[in-house]
Amino acid sequence: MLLVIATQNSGKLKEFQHHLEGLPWTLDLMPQDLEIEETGQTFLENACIKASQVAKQLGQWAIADDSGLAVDALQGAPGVYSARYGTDDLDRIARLLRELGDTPKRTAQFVCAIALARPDGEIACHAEGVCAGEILYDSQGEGGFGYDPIFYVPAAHLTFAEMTKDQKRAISHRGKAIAALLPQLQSLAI
Ligand code: ITT
Repeated sequence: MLLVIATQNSGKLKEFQHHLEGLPWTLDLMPQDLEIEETGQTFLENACIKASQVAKQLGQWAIADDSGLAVDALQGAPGVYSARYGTDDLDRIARLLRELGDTPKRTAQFVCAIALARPDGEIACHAEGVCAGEILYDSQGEGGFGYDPIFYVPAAHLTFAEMTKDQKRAISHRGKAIAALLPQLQSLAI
């Protein structure tokens, strides 16, 4: 069965493809010109909106993720506005570091909600994953995407940007959300 990965974010897309390898679905990319407005107040609402609208418009199964970084000292910001926090990854990181300043309270969580929609747009299943970490004072590491260079995971002694793909997959918010959905992804494709 065909499954459209409903994202315009190339970093997410690569991770999705890696996570979904070996599943009984044929993966497809969403058309670049499909614009979906993220009007939800929560990660889960936005993931459901994206999956449902892409599925309905294409008449195919679709999987979408809404994710972001919730920083405790910023009362959970940027949260669902993580993508809208700046014009590009460098700009978003610079703003976050500027707003945090030199506060010693650096704890944060990456959150990911994933939703799978049927070709008629109905949500078949969904899941969430969270990864706890700390915001560094400067970027560290070259890999990954988005806020990865400033997100340090104490348990691994590495930022997301310093991890291999497999290391990040094992502990990340996205890895955990997809792991929770795997049984349904497997059974629905049969
Ligand atoms: P789509 O909606 O097309 O999927 P997007 O980039 O707009 O792409 P979101 O609205 O879910 O996606 O925003 C997610 C934001 O959080 C975006 O700025 C990402 O770079 C960042 N983000 C999400 N997961 C991340 C991760 O694993 N590492 C680093 N940054 C991440």
